[in-house]
Amino acid sequence: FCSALVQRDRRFPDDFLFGTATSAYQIEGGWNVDDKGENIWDRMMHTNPDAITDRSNGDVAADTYNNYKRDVEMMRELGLDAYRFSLSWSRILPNGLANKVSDAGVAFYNNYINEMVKYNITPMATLYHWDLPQKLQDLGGFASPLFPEWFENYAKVAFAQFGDRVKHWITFNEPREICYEGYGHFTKAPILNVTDVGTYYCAKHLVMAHAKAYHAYNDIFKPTQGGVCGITISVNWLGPLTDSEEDFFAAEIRRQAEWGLYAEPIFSEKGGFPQELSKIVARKSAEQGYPTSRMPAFTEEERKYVRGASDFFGVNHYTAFLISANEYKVNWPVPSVFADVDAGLTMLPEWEKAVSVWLRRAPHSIYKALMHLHKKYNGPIFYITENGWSQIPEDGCEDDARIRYYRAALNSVLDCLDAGVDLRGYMAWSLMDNLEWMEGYTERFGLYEVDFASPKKTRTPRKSAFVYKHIISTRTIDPDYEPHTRTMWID
Ligand code: PNW
Repeated sequence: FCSALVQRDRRFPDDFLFGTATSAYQIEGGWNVDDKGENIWDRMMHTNPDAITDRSNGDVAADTYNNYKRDVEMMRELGLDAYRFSLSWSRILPNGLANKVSDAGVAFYNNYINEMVKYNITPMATLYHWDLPQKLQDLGGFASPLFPEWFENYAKVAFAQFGDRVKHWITFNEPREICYEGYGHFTKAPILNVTDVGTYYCAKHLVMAHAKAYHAYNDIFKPTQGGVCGITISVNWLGPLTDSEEDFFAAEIRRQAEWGLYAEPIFSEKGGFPQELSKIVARKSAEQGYPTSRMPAFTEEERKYVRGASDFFGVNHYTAFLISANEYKVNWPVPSVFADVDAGLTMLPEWEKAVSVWLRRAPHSIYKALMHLHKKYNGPIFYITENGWSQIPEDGCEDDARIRYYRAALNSVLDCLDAGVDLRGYMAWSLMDNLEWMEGYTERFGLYEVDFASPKKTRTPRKSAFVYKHIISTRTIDPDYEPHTRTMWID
C-alpha cells in the first residue's frame, strides 16, 4: 500500500455501484412477529446454544425490523449508490411453501425497499442468505430433489411482489457455506455433518434451484420488469504454495471443490460439475464401495438448462489461502470433500490478521481471484457482493486495520477495472455490526458499530465509515485522507 500518486489519479467510474451488504437473519430480529415462520437458524440457536460462541441468537439482532428507517438514513450518510440485503423466506412464506403469503412480511419489505428507492438507493435483493424455513428442512432441505421446485415458487412470489422496484436479484448467497458448512460439516445450520455426500447432493439441488429461479425471472418477469438475476459465490484466492506442478494441480482441485462445484455448471462453456474433481470423486466412490459416484451427475437436459443461467457473477471475497499437495494437511474424515481433494492449506504470517480465524489481509487477492474468473469464464459481468474485515467489540470505532483493508481492496478493484474486468459494483460487508453466525456477536464487521446492549440498538459510525464515504463521493482513494470529525452528516 504505497503507490499514493498513482492511486490519486485513478477514478472509479460514475456508474460504478458502491454499496454495503447485510443479511436478514443477521440484522432483522423480529423472529416471531406476526405470522413469521421458524427458520433453521431460529431452531438451531434456540435448541443448541452451546454451538454458538457467546450462546446468543438472532431473536432481536440489530432490530432492523423496527429500525429500517435508521438503516436507510445510514445509507444516505455514507452516500451509497446501492444496498444489498436479503429476504427472509419464512417471513414472506410462513409455511415455506407458496400457498400462503404473509401480508405483514410483504409489508415490511415494501416499507424497507420504498425507503431506499425514495432516496435513490438501488436495492439489490438476495433471495436466500441461509435461513431456510424449518419445515422445508424437516422435509430434507437442500438434500431433497424437490428443493428446486420449492425455491422456484418462493422466488416467483418475491419477483411478483418486489420486482417493480428491485432490479438486481441474487438467488443464493455462498453455496459453499450452505452446502459444505451446513450439510458436509457442522459450521453452519443445519449442522448435518454428512461428510460423504452432503455437500455434493446439496450442490446439485442448489444449482438446479438457481437455474429454475433464473429461468422463471427471465421468462415471466424480465420482459416487463427489466432487471437482472445472478448468483453470489464465495471466491477467495486459492493459489499454489510453490511453483511445483503438484501444488498447481492441488490448488486447481481445491478451487474446484470450494467454488467450482457451483460456478462451473453455470458459467463454464461446457456446463456440469468440474471435470477433474468429478473423476476423482467417481474413482474414490467406487473404491469405497458406493454403487454410484457420491457426486451426482447432471443429465444432458439439466446441463443445458443450467449453463449460462445467470446475468452476472456475484463474488464474495475476503482473503487468500496457499495450497500445498503435501504440506499443512489435516485429518479430514473419510470420505469427505476435502479428503477427496487431499491437499493442505496455509496463509502467510506477514498477512495482517483480523479477529476471524480465516481472515487476513492478503495482497492483491481480489485482483488474482477476479482475473482468474475473468479468463476462465470468458469475461462475465461481476459484482463484488461482499468484502470486509472483522474486529473484537472492544476495539470500538477507531478501526485503522479495517481502513487499511478497504483501501487495499479497492485499489485491487481499480487494478481489475484497468485490466478490463467487467466489474460493475462493490458492496462492503457490512453496513453495521450484526450476528456473525456461530461466532454470535463476538466478531464485528460493521462500518457502523451497533450497541447491542442498548434498547434501540444504537448505531455509531466508525472511522472507516467516514473513509468509505470519502471514497464514494470523490470516486478516488486518497491514502492520506483523515476524517476530522466523528459526527456524521448527509450530503
Ligand atoms: C460471509 N471464508 O461468509 C457471509 O456471506 C456473511 O453472512 C458473513 O457474515 C460474512 O461472510 C463474514 O463471515 C463467509 O472462509 C464465511 O473465507 C467464510 C468465508 C468467507 C465468507
